[in-house]
Amino acid sequence: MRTEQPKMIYLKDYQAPEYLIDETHLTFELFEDHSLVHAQLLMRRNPARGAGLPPLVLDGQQLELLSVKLADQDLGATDYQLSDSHLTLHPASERFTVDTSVRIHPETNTALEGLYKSGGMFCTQCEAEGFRKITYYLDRPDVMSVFTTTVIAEQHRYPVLLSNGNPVGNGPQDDGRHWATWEDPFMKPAYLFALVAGDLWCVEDSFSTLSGRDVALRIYVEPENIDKCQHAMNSLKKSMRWDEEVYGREYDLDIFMIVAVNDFNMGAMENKGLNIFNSSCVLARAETATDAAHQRVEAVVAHEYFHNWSGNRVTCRDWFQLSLKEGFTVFRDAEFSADMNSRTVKRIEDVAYLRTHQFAEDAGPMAHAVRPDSFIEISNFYTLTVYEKGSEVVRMLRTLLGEAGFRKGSDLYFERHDGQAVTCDDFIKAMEDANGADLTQFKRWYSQAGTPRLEVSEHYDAAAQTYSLTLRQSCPATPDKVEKLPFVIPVELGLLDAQGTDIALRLAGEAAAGGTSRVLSVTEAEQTFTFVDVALQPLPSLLRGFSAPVKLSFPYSRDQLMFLMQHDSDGFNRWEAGQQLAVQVLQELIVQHRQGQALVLDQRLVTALGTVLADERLDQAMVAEMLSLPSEAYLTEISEVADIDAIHAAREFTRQQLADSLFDALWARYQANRELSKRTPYIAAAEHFARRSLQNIALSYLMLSGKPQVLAAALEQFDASDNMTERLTALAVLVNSPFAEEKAKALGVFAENFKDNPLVMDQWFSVQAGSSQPGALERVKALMSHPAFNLKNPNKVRALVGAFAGQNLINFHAADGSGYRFLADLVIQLNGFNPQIASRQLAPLTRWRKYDSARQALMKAELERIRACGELSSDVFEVVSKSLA
Ligand code: B3K
Ligand code: ZN
Repeated sequence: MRTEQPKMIYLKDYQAPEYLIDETHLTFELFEDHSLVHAQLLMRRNPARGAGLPPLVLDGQQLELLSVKLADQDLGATDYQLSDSHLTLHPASERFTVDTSVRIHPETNTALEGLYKSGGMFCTQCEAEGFRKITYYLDRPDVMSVFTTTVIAEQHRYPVLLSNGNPVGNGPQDDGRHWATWEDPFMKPAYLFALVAGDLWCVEDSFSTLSGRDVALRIYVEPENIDKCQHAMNSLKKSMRWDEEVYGREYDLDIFMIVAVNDFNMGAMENKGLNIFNSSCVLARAETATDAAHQRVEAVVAHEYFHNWSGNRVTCRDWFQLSLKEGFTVFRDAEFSADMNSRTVKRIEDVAYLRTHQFAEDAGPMAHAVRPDSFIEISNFYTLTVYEKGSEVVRMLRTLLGEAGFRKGSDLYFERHDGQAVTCDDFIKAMEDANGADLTQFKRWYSQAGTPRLEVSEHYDAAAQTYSLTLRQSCPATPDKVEKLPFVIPVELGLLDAQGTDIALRLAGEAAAGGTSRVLSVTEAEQTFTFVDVALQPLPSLLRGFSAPVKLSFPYSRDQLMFLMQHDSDGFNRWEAGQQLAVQVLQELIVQHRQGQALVLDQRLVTALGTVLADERLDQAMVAEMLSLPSEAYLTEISEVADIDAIHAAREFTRQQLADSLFDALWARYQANRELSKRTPYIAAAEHFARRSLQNIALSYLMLSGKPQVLAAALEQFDASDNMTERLTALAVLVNSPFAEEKAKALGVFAENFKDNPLVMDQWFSVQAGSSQPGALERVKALMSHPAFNLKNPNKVRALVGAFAGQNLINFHAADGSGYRFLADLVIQLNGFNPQIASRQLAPLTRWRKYDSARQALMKAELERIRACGELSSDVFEVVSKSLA
């Protein structure tokens, strides 16, 4: 909790550290009612900062200082200055040691930052600025040191003692306690420090690297979860191989460990050699984890592993550069997932997520550039913009430089900066130098916030046989900047002839045609590209693969979109055409609803989706994606003013119409797939994910028919499935149905069967929190008193509160403001013990500008109530004050 007004920190004020730390030696004595941390730092003046010996200002928060020595001399109270956040010493020579002992309280640390307890185990989370809650230190990423760590704890309760690097010794003490020492030979900033002590079991495997070194792989979990680690282990080995093959990056220590903990603020953390994971991103087996959960485990394991190079070996100079490691690593994990599963489906999922959530962030009060210029609380900047848009920026680089050029650039980046803390500019410079490219203008993607718009118009000249596309780019004002300069926007496109075949593309001035799909680089506010030798007016397929994170508009007719859905050679754009068609149709219905007219659905949507459903040659996952209507959240994002009632009504009406019109085809596909499921043991692989996703979306439509045979099918799937993917969908369709008795029974059976599995109970909470049936808020409030619920556990908060406020829009936005009041009350409560989670849960209220004036007033009133409630954490303070600015 802050004691002074939080301050804004600016990138332009960056200065290199005054002092460096060459070696860090830590000893932890862990007890039940406190812990002691002894640190010895071998320090020296930073030669880059010139002569003189300025004061040494160490970061430290919530530490009880027991003793401090400088250059081996005990210091008295007048020899140093101590504040809530700093310890200031006065070195008398260029090189010196600092020894401190502090007392801390992991056992009461509910913020889950620094050293804390999750259940019976000790664990840490130091990124971004948690290490200062462990000991006095230069807690900034450009101070890199080697670490030796000794952990001492009671043998019986904490048989496993872990830290970064390689184990170098351990043994018993005569007081029932034992010790272990770890040495990490790689220089690292403090945010990558980790420690774990607990009663853990591990699954062990090994990996032989490209150069033939054997690495021990261990996944540590609480004993009851030992049967749920194999998928994560397989994912780890695949990731290690992939990073060698695709980026030439090998692992560097003798051991790589993952530890699963139940109480964790985010997904996982890439601490050197000792990744600590939210158990939801490690544990997966058929009976208890869905296909989506399996894929998330694979992606997060890969992401954290990839950080070993993009993050740890080469790290960030300061936290403004966060996307240097996060954007790049998200891009790496996305490509890994695409290679392991269906590339097109992965792209569709990522783009749908980006456009719904990152675009909303970019249009809201917290909008910031991929490399922000300022922040109050860095924890608030682990955002969709830094991660997802950051990844899109790296993807655009690859598109512009080509695969080989991009690899040359990444090789140079890793080679040049290994062991350093660097900037986004350094990353771009490596890409430039390796390719002889000039990326000066491209860098605007790092400094300008907001989602660019790209308006495209066409002109066909039959006489000259030329086809011109004019592209106009603009970018809306964001809180940081009003005027934006043009971006470099790579637009991949093709031109389809009347048969739907891509024609050969030749731009005016080119000697010969070059391919049927190509990338235009749009660099000016308005630019026209003219294609020659175009015999008949073509239909453009624009922004293939979503080649840039922009809002593109082109005046397609619905018939043209149907044509693209069937013929576009780019799978992503086939899906995209379907989405655009659905958006047009839904927006028409939204208007009808607002004007009090009867809703009339454009039957072309039914025809188009019926065609997709009937085509048995199509990848089933693609069929499932195409049958998924744009979400309410996406329809909200693209509305000027979102009428949530109209959006909900229009979308539900369309789902009902589709269910009625396509019943037979849906039923046939459902039955065929369910029969196959019954005969096939669960396999976590793309074609099986595909089959189950089509089966499950079919069931969710079919259920709208209310027919007894569908209810029977849902109950059969609920009772008899051997995997959570099918069982949970069956539960969800029952919960969203009017069959009260069956619903209650299924919820009861499910809770009874899985009451001892917290991750499964999270799903049970989410399904209910997300149900659009009336009375949702009352249900959510009641569930908060359920014995399996716990407000101190972030997964539970996300499962219940996050699902309600983020996914159940019709209920969260109830016109009486009850949803807003509930969320604000919760944020106020969470602010008291876990500021990071409080600030995250606040996001839906920050979007108040999207809604009608009555709702705006209600949402703002709640934000003001939070602001006035007393001691706000810097996390919540920043979001609330920016939202009300
Ligand atoms: N680097 C961590 C995120 C840390 C968040 C700190 N508030 C996980 C990741 O992106 O891999
Ligand atoms: Zn990351």
